[in-house]
Amino acid sequence: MEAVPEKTMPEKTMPREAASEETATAAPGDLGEHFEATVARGARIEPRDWMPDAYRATLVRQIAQHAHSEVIGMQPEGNWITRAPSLRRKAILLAKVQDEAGHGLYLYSACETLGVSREELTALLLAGRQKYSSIFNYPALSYADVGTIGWLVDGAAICNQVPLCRTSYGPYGRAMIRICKEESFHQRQGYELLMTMMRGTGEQRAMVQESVDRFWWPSLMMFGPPDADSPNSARSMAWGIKRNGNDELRQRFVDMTVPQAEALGVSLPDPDLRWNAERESYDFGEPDWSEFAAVLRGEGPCNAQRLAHRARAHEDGAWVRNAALAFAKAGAAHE
Ligand code: FAQ
Repeated sequence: MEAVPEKTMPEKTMPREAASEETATAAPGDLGEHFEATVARGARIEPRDWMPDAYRATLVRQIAQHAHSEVIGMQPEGNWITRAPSLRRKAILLAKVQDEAGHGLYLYSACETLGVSREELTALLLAGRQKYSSIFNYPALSYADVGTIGWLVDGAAICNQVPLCRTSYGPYGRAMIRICKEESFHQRQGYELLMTMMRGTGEQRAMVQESVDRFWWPSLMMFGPPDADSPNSARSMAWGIKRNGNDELRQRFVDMTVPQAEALGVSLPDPDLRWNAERESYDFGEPDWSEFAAVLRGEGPCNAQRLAHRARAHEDGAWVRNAALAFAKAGAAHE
């Protein structure tokens, strides 16, 4: 595999919080070769291994963003827990939202192996210096949205994350294996909820269609900008952090989802969506990338609300963190 020289990485592709710390440490002798050879044969880099500073910074950026997404991603569905239509639906939704918290924890732990604490990462998120997925800046307006988020959002997350089980950084790949297993349960519970509603009244079917219409395009945006506008993809793929480009995974998601939409009996809001026999794939329209850019700038329908809620939850949880620390200290004093 061709090595990507670190110095050629444009400043703007560096995570903001890491750019100033970039010291371009030269790999001491064999260590650099060991890193390149490990990545080239598709084996894993582990926390004890030497790695280029930019590789570490890219991992911190992506894993932190992923962890923040899981935790902030609890909000749209969490909003419906108290209004679930039955005890069964409430139990399913509680378990699902709780799983997302767990995913956040695995990912923060994976990130900590790179030398940055969860506390620092949370501070960067709350200061607006790290991102979370654009999708969670859209509201969940009806109970059908719980199903649509499971079907489309978790479905897109699975498409994006299954290849990450083979990512080159060991702790990230191992966290992804467990996360993907749980995400597939999430996707199926969403699909089952929508299928139940589609077998219900005309009003319920309309509720599902309206929800799918709102979530379709933002789900496609979850895969990131087109490859041509993705500053990080080439570097991340050369390092085996990402295994596929954004466009390839978006296409995979569309191909997987269209037959499911047909089985459900919903339409997808894209007049350009059609089977292309030559490519053996669906052609589809272009998401509105100006909307995506606006959401990333903080101008989505719920950006301010999501971050404010996260900041409030963090403050409200301070006593729990303090109590746990005091308990750990007291335990250590007794040893
Ligand atoms: N939203 O150069 P690229 C879930 C940013 S978890 C916000 O292509 P990259 C589970 C990107 O960071 C969902 N920002 O970047 C769940 C970069 O900005 P930066 C989260 C985005 O990293 C379900 C800039 O645009 N999943 O859903 C987005 O190579 C239900 C240029 O982009 C992951 O994080 C976006 N959609 O590729 C939970 C998976 N797309 O950082 C609750 C892991 C791009 O330079 C309920 N992450 N940006 O300032 C990845 O696979 C990658 O990071 C991509 C982006 C593919 C998201």
